[in-house]
Amino acid sequence: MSRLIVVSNRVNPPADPGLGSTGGLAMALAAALREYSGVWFGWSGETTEHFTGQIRMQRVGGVTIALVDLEEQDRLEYYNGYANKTLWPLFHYRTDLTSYERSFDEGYARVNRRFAETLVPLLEPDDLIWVHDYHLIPMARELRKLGVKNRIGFFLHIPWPARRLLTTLPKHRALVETLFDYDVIGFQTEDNREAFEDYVIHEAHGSVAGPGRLTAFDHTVQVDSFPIGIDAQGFIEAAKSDEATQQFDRMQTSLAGRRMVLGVDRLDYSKGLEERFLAYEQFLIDHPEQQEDVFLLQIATPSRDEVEAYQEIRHRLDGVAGRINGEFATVDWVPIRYVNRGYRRDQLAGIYRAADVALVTPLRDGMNLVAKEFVAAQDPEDPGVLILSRFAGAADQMTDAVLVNPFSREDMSDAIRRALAMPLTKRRMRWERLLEGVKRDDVNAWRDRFVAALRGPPPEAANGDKP
Ligand code: ADQ
Repeated sequence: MSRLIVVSNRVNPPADPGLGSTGGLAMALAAALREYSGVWFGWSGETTEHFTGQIRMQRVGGVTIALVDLEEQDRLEYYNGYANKTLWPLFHYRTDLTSYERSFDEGYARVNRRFAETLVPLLEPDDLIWVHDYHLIPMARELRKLGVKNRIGFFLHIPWPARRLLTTLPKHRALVETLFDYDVIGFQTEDNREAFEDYVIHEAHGSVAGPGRLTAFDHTVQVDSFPIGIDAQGFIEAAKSDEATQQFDRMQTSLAGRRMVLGVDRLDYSKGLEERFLAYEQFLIDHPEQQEDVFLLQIATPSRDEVEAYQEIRHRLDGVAGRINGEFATVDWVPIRYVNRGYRRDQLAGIYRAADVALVTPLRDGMNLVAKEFVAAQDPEDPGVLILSRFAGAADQMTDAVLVNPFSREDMSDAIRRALAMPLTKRRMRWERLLEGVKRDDVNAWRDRFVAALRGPPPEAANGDKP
């Protein structure tokens, strides 16, 4: 059987499956690599004075990893720069936060080249190469330049933006052209796939070459949507573990009969946290009789804190949470418990289980795994209600959630009221259907579908000199 070579910016499998590392990608890839023999290659997160291309091979949590150090300039221009100041905000529809700097372009190209040069000596002829996410869009082009003929696939974990938005990116066409050196391109949702097709047809003068196939720049690629899932069975078990039970009991005690509305996110402006706080405030205003019976627990783990936009959103959230608490709190009730730390996966499962309602309300999100984890962790006898943004990729599959527009405070306030009042039979019915989907479309199904596509026969249409 072919080996699977996974390539992503960071390589951070959890050391034991109970431990969560922040970021859905890490959890998903570790679960995928435990099944296939192969290697997970990427940046160690460390910097060195001069790039050497030396690889450190390690075995972590049942997964073989290959790490390479980058230079400080790479971190600034490629990671903090093009990836997190250009592509991330743009692909999440935040042109107001998007920076375009030539040095970022150069850093991005350089690191993709360095990654390719470092990876090539590790490759065997029938390895399947699976590249992940916006940090590494041009990776296949760099590998092809070095003569790599293996099948290479790309999966984008974040949204693909609408055409008119993408065209604000300088050199957008050159970036998209590099995608045509892959054999398979995967998106989270049909909507993203359609946005890509729309760009290819209207900006790149491409065409549809058959079901799921697009031709442009003299190459044909297979393009499809592959909605990512969670390790559902693992999460259901984590929710029953001693650690989860202890955390659940601790939460129950601290609830003191109150109802808990829960948010769990990376601290990121795309997650709609400020809008969520304000919508919850609206709910407190709309329903004064419920004020002391409910609280919002928001767990937001800081991330990318070298990027100014992340420092700013953190500062703003401190301010908004502080103001709401100052305005509404009583001597024995605080409306928002705001926590800036990460939790182990099993502890998180216990917290999800203790919640009456989850607020998963990103302004844009590729998928959102918290929504799926929340469902997997619920008590079948008394499940909580999921409130989910229409703009999360997960909303396409999770239609039994209470779907909301995260830009409307009134809409969200109503949704919180409805969710808290939902009778048990209705909660159970909706939750059972949601759980069925979470179990069926889990991370294994996602991986197997992608790998099958990657393994599949290459399109007959002209694909240069690839096998
Ligand atoms: P993220 O933007 O990181 O992922 P998400 O899908 O919600 O978003 O995954 C977050 C993960 O981190 C979850 O597994 C969650 O449990 C964990 N996490 C968050 N806060 C935590 C905390 N305080 N403590 C411990 N764990 C925490 C990107 C895309 C998403 C896409 C995933 C996977 O932005 O849209 O769903 O990749 O493709």
